[in-house]
Amino acid sequence: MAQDPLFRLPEREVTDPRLFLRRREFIGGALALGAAASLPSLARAEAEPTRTPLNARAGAFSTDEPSTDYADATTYNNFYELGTGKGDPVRNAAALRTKPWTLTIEGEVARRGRFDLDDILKPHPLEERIYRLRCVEAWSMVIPWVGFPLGDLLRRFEPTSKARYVAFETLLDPEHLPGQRRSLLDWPYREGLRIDEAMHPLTILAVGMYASTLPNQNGAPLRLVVPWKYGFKSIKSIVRIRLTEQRPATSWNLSAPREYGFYANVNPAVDHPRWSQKRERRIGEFRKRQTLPFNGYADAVAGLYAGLDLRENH
Ligand SMILES: Nc1nc2c(c(=O)[nH]1)N[C@H]1C(S)=C(S)[C@@H](COP(=O)(O)O)O[C@H]1N2
Ligand SMILES: [Mo]
Repeated sequence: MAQDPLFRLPEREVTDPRLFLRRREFIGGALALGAAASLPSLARAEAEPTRTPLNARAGAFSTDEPSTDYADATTYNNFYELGTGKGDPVRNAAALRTKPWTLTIEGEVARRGRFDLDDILKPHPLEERIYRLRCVEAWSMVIPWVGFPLGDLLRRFEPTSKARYVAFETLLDPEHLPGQRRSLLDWPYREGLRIDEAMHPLTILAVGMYASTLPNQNGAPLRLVVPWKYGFKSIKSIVRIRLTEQRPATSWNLSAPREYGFYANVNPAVDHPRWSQKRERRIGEFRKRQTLPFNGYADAVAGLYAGLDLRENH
C-alpha cells in the first residue's frame, strides 16, 4: 500500500467518536484541575504571546453557523512542518519564526520582487469572513478568518496574459521546522490554483482568525483559505507566490496522485480511494453532517467547473 503520511489511522480518526470524546474530556479535566503541565494547556500558553488583536470589518460570504471553539481550532491542526499528529503543531508552534517575514512574488507578473510582509499587507483593509473548513479526513470546522481577497493582492502585481495558474510555497527551514527534517513530503509544501479560482472573491489570504493574528500552528503570518476545497489546499505560512503558464505541482498530488488531485474540490459524490466523503464530523459535535457539494459554496463557485469531469479532475 502506498505510504500516505497524512492519513495514519484514517479510518479510526474518521469513524471513532471516542477518540474525540477522550480528547475533550482530557482538555476539560486538565482545565478543571488547572494542570499546567498537561499537554494542550501548556501548548496553548506557549502559543498565546503571539496573539495580537486585529480590527476587521464584516466581510461578504460569511456563514451564520456557530464558530468552532478557539481552543479546538488551535490545538487540532494539520501542519506537517510542525509534526504529523493533530496536537503536534501547537506544541511545536514556537519553532516557526514569523518575524521578519518576506514574500516573493514572481513569474507572470509585471511587478516581481521580494517584499517585506508588512508592506505587502498595508494597502489591504481587513475583513472578517466566517467560512467552513473541511479536511479530506472528514472533519470540519467553522472559522472566523481575518484577511482580504487574494485577487486584490494579485491585481496589484499585474498578472500578464500568460498567467493561467498561481503557485504557492510554504517556508523552507529544516533547521527550525522539525517536520522538514523528515521526508514526509517533498518540501517545501506547495499548492496551486487556477487563476480564476485564485481571483474568485471567496478566495482569501488570511492573516488572522477570531479577531487576532494567526497562531503559528494555524499558518502565521499568512495563509491561503479556499473554502470550497479540502483543507489541504489552504497552504500555511506562505513565502512565495508564483504566477505560471503551466499547472504547478502540488505537495499532496506529488505524494499520492491517486488520492489527491489538483482540484481538491469538496465533493461528497467522489469518495477518497480509502474512505467515503459523504459525511463529516464538525469538531465539537457528535452527529455527523452531510458534506455539501463544494462545501456549501456551490452557488458561488460551481460555474468555475462547468464542463469539467469532477471525478477525473478530483
Ligand atoms: N504548509 C502547510 N500547509 C497546510 C498543511 C501542512 O501540512 N503544511 N496542512 C493542510 C491541511 S491537510 C489542512 S486540513 C489545513 C488545516 O488547517 P488548520 O490546522 O488551520 O485547521 O491546513 C493545510 N495547510
Ligand atoms: Mo487536511
